[in-house]
Amino acid sequence: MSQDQQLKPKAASAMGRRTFINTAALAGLGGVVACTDKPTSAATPAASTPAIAGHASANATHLKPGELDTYYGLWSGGHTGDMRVLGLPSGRELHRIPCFVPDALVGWGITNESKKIMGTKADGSLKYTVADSHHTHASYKDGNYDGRYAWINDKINGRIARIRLDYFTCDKITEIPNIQGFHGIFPDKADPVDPAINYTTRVFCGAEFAIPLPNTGADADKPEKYHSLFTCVDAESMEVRYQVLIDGNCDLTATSYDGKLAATNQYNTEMGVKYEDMMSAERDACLFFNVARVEAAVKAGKFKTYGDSKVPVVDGTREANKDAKTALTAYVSVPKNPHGVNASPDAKYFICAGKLSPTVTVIELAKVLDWFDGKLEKLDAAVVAEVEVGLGPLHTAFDGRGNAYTTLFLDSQMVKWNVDAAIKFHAGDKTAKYVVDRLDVQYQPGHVNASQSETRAADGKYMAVGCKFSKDRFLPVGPLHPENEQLVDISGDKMVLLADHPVRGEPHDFIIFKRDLVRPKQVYTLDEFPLATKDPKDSGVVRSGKKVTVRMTSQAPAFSLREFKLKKGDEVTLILTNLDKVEDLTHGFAIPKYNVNFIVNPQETASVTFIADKPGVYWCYCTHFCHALHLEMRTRMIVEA
Ligand code: CUK
Ligand code: CUA
Ligand code: CA
Repeated sequence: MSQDQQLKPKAASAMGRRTFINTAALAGLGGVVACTDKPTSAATPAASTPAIAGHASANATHLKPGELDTYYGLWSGGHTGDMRVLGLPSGRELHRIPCFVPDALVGWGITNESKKIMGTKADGSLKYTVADSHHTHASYKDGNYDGRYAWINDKINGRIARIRLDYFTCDKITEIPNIQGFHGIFPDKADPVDPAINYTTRVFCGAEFAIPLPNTGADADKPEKYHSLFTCVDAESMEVRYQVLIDGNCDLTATSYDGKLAATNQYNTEMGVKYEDMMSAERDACLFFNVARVEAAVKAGKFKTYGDSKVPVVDGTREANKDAKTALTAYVSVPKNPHGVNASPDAKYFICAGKLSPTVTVIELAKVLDWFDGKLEKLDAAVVAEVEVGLGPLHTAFDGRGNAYTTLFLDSQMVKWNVDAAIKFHAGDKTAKYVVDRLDVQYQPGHVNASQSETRAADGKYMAVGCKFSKDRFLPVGPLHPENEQLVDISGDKMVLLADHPVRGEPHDFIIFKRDLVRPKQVYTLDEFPLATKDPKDSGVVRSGKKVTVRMTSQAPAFSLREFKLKKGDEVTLILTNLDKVEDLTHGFAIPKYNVNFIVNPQETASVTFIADKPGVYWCYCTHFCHALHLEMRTRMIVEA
C-alpha cells in the first residue's frame, strides 16, 4: 500500500466500516479484523473467525468483567506531558501520571509538593506548563525490568521526569543544561566496570537540536559554534553527571546489556539548519559512546563547562577521537537520516531503522568494542547487515526468537524480519529469506513495541503499533482524529491484528511488561511526609504575622476543622493529611473562587499556599467521592475583611 493510497478517503468501505463498528464493538474487537485493507475482511464478525493454532487467543483483548490484564503498558502522553498506564491486552487506560503539565485530578501543579518537583519561578508560579513527551523507559536489573522507576522526557523544555513505580507518581524532574530538543532516553542496564552493579544507575539522554554554546545570542549566525550534547543523568539523584560534546545531532538512544556502550542515531550529521541540508548527505551515523572511557575522562578532569552550568562536558567530536585506542566515541556510518536505534534482546546488536533509506542496519556490539580495543581496523566492519525492508522504517521491536519487527511509516505496514537471516543475506547468501511476514496497519505507524521487547525476557506475545493517524477507524469527532494504536498477536509465524484503540494525541513511545514485575503500594505511610498531622487534635490555625498555617486532617466523612478563620491579605499554607487507611479512600479539597483543588490519598499529606485576598465565606468541600456523606464533607473558610 502506498502512502497516496492510504491518504485517499475509502468511500467504498463505508458499508463495511459500519458493520465493523457494530460487530466488533459487540465482539470486543476480537478476531482477525481489518488486517487487510479490504472492507469485507473488516466486516468479518469475530465469532466466525477460526482460532489460529499456536496464537494467543484471538479474543485475548476482550477480558470478561472482573478479569485483570496480564501486562502493564507505560505510554508517553505526548503534549499532555503525562505517562499513561494501560492494561494489556485489553488496551484499557488505567491511570495517568502527571509529570510536566498541571493536572486537575490530583492537583499536580497546585500543591506545593508537586510544584517543587515541577520547578517554580521566583514568584512561586510554575516555570513551565507545556510539554512534548516522546519516550518512556523503565529501570533494569539483570537485563529485565525491576519495577523501581520509569522515565519520560519533555522535548520542549529539555526535562526528564522520573516515575516511582511503587506509587505510580512522578517524584523528580531534572532540566538538562546546554541542550535543546531533548529526544531519546534510555537507562543503562549494568555498570561498564563493576559487574556487581547489574542494574540501572544512569539514564542517557540525546539532544536533537544543535545550539550555540553558550547560547547567549552572540553566535546565532555561526553554525560552526552550534553543538549538540549527549547527557548522562544519575538514576538515583537525578542530577546530571556529565555531558559529551559531539558532531552532528543526537536522536534516539540505546544501551548495551553489559553497560559498556550507549548509542544515539544521528540524522543530521550534515549539521544542516534547513531540512534540505539535513538530508543532503547519503549517509549519517549511529554514534557509540564508550561509557567507561567517557567516565574516566570526566574523572581525570578532561572537561569544560559552558555558561552557568557546572556540568562537566568531555569532547566526543570526531576530530578529538580519531585514535581508536583512546577514543570516547565511534561514528558508525549508516544510511540517510536514520530514525530509531534499538537493542536486540540477545544483547548482540543495535538496529538502526533507515527512515529515508528503505533499509535497516544491524551493528554488532562485540565488533564496536573490538574497534575501541584496536582489534578491528575498520569501524564499518561492525555493520553486519544493511538490508531492505520497505519504505520509511522507523522503530524496531523484538520477540526473543530472533525476529525483529519494524514500522514502515510510508508503507503503513509492519515488517517482521529475521536478524540472523538478514546477516547471512548481507554476507552474500542471497538465498537467505529474511522477511518473514508483512502486516498492513492503519495508518502510518511510528513507534512499535512488543511485550518485554527490549529486555532479556522478550516473550514475543503482543506487539503494540502506534499509528500516527486513525482516518476511518473510529467515529469522527471533528477535525482532529484520535490516533490509532493497534495490538498485534506475534506469538505465531504470522502477525495477527487483534484490536484498535483510539488514543488522545500525540503519544509516541511505550513499553509493555509483565504485571508481576511491579509491586504497587496502595496506601502511603504518614512518615513519608514531614508535614503530616498525625493526630486530628493537632489541627488548627497558627499565625505568625501575615503568614498563617492551617493544619487539618480528613477522615470520611469529615475534615478535622469545621471552620477556620483568616484575615484578608494573609499568606496561607494549608496542610491536609488524610488519616483514612483504606486503599482508594481518597479525599479531595477544593476552595471555591481560590482556584484550589487537589486530592490526598490514604495516609498522604499535601499542602497549598495562597493569598487570602477575597473576604467572605467559602465552603471548602471534598471533591472525591468517599462516603455516603461525601456531599456533606465540608469546612468553612472565613476570610475577614
Ligand atoms: S520519535 Cu515519535 S515516532 Cu520522538 Cu520516538 Cu519515532
Ligand atoms: Cu471525602 Cu468525598
Ligand atoms: Ca542527514
